[in-house]
Amino acid sequence: MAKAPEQATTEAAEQETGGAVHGGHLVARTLSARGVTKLFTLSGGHLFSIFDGCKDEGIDVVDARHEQSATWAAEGWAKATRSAGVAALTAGPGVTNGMSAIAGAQQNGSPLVVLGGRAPEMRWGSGSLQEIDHVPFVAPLTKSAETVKQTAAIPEVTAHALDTAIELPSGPTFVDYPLDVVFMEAEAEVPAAPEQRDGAAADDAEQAASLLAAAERPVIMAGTNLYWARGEGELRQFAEALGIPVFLNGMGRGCLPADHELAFSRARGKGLKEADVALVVGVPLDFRLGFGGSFGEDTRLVQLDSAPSRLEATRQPELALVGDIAATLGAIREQATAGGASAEGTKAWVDDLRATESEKRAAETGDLDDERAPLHPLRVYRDLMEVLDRDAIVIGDGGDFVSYAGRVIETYEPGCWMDPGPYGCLGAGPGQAIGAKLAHPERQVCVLLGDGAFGFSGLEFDTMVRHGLPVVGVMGNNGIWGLEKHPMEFLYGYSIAAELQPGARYDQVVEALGGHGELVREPAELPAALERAFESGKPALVNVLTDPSVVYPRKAVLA
Ligand SMILES: Cc1ncc(C[n+]2csc(CCOP(=O)(O)OP(=O)(O)O)c2C)c(N)n1
Ligand SMILES: [Mg+2]
Repeated sequence: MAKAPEQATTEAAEQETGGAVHGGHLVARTLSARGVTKLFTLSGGHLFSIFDGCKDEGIDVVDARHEQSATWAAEGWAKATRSAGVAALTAGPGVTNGMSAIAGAQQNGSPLVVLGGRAPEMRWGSGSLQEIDHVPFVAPLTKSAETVKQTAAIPEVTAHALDTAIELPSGPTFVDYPLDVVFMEAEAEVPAAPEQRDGAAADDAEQAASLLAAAERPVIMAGTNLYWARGEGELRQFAEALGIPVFLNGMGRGCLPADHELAFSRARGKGLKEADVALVVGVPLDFRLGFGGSFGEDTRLVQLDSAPSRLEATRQPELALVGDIAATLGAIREQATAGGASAEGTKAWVDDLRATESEKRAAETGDLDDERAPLHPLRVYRDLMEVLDRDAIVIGDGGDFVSYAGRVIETYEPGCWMDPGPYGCLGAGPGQAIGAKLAHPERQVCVLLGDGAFGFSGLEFDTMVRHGLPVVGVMGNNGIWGLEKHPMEFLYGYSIAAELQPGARYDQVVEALGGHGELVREPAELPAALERAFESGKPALVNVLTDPSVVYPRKAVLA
């Protein structure tokens, strides 16, 4: 039908200024303007208008089978891309189901943006379906948590959540949209993105430089915030210029390739204990570093991070630098080398550590080559390492099985190792794998799963099938909650609540969901099974029966 001239003119004018659109469009436009291309979610009526907006804006809606997996998928995307990962969770139970993943993202500093549905504002307090105020319980875990009260305010509040999440130190943010606010129409512009400013180096770089320049046995211990700060280039230059051995944990793994002459892992115990000066970069002195006790009593600690430590540290560093990590590393290197420091002075120390590293690696070959059936967990990794590409993204989700992986799987590029991080929540793996595979469809994404861990998120293999994501899962199936059973037996002489079904056919579960399944009972079956899984072009699970009597050599369990 032909339009009246006045009507046509009004529509044209509306298009120029944006015009009034429903709140879901405003959400989607804002996401799009900030470069977001995927929305991880699980459906709920409170989110329909956001889905409708995403459809028009060309944002892919990736729906998972549990909100915690949708949220982990957004975190996996964030980790794989170092940009914001966005999850939309329906009002009430959708948001509460995402809480563990939000808490994990907080401890990982992941730029996760959670958009919540919310019961209508106009009837707030009358007992609408799924009515609960999310903000008070989400706020302690996020950098910002806000309810949008006006449709026209949606772009501003949503953009703020996105910008805040990625601003260093990065971390999760939350916005919820009352049903009436997000379904109603308004006219509003998306605010311009804040200008990217170059970060400033920390003040005390000079003092750090003189400590490191005078050190005979320096080390660098670097972690997750180095990765978020894109500090890998500076780290490498720094280590090479001063000849400093590097140890990496968390998302720091891969920031120096595992086969670099200054990259060490097995010699960490000795390296940290015997160091005279340790530069601790982007990682807190938490349980992973023995609350500081992993270093020698006399080791002089210099800590560098993008924000002051959140922890009630049991050990205070001698020098705490807060500033842009890459810029500060650059400033320390320049000042140290200008003062005459070079890699010459540390050669003996580097050689000493290399000898220990090689010795420990040689001692591992026994377990890696163990031909027992069911398999020794390390035997699984010997063959897996053969089929993994250098830029494969490996994700750990489990207890002992993943601890073994952490010891032997090498990481060569930043962002190629993921795990739940210090929050340690089982079940994060499949979601993170979904996010990672969407971010890097051309790369191998391999999720290492304990049989216990699989129970939390195993149905996400359905999500992978529906969305065409050929992630390969490799399971160490020992029929027990290994990381709990053995320590409880050690402490009490028996264990409780530590058994799972021996030999359960989780591979058949994945097959039933439309994926590829493999069962491996003996070492000889493993190489071909792995090859078929990677070549199947489908989400796959290689279910490897592993020996439940293998006790992981663990020093601390809970502390
Ligand atoms: C959500 C959650 N629940 C419980 C735990 C405690 N927990 C840590 S490791 C572990 C055992 C994991 O078993 P499995 O995945 O089979 O790996 P295995 O140790 O047997 O190799 C448990 C229960 C946890 N970390 N997260
Ligand atoms: Mg197990």
